Amino acid sequence: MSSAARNVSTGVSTGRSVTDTLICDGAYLFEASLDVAAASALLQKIRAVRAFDQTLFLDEAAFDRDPQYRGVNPRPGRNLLERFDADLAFVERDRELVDALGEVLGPDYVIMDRKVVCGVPARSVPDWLKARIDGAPVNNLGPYVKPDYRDVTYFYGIDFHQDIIDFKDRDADFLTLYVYLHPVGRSDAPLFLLKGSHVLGATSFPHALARKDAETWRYDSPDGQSAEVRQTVLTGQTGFAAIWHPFTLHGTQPDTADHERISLRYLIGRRSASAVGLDLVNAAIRGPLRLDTTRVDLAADGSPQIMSNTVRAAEG
Ligand SMILES: O=C(O)CCC(=O)C(=O)O
Repeated sequence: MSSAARNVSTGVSTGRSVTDTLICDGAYLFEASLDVAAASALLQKIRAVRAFDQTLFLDEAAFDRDPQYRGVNPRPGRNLLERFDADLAFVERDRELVDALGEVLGPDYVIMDRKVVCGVPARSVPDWLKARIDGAPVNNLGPYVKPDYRDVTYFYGIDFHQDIIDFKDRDADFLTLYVYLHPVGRSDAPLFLLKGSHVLGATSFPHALARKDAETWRYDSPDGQSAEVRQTVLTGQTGFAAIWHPFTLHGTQPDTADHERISLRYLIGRRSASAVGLDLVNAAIRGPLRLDTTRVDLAADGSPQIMSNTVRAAEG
């Protein structure tokens, strides 16, 4: 990997530091790919142990007998990546990545979580399930997947959200790192990211977004602020890597390709009490730095109680 950031919209090298780019954009795209051969080798191993087809799913009657909406994501002891520890060095020891994370989080940063994320292609989602989830904002398919396969997170699209959504009462003391293991084009459920959206701080999901044109959204926060934010679609090659702030809005549309999209998703936390780049990023934020209610879209049992989806209307 080489050392400069890419402009989040144009892909052109900016020459800015990682911290400066995060202050401005809320995200940093690495200019060069991670080791392509290592990414491809890991992908092959993942595909050798998992069929990303309709056999992933419970049948409708089995689901309805005992719907489980919570606790359906990978966790320690049930995480496909645990068996591929040695294969992750191309990410975790990549020099540029280590330097970037060290700059923003301090050199003693900690991996809080790492997992495989799959964009499930339309042909692998059973019809009964498509009918139930159509229009829902968060189509994490974990509730509908057989328990043995819940060692991966499966999405059929997710509306614009902040990664702080899973962390009520927590400060923005971590970053997300996202890596593609194969080329991701427009039909492979690429990430849609709203550049600069972190500046309004933590806001609860779903977010107040109105599309202005193909690339621009108006974003309002509950405390009366608003920002015009630019959408960028993160298509990329094998080994593409990006990091973003926990308040940066991003989402995906359903995978319309004939194959699954496989990514790695890390959460990487700060441990250092000394000043780090993240302090500068957070100091530039004009809204709340933590929330006690990060989402209002779920009923008490974790099932969806709102059926609306903004990112589905995005072009790009
Ligand atoms: O991979 C996806 O489709 C969505 C991932 C995402 O936005 C997340 O895990 O926060």
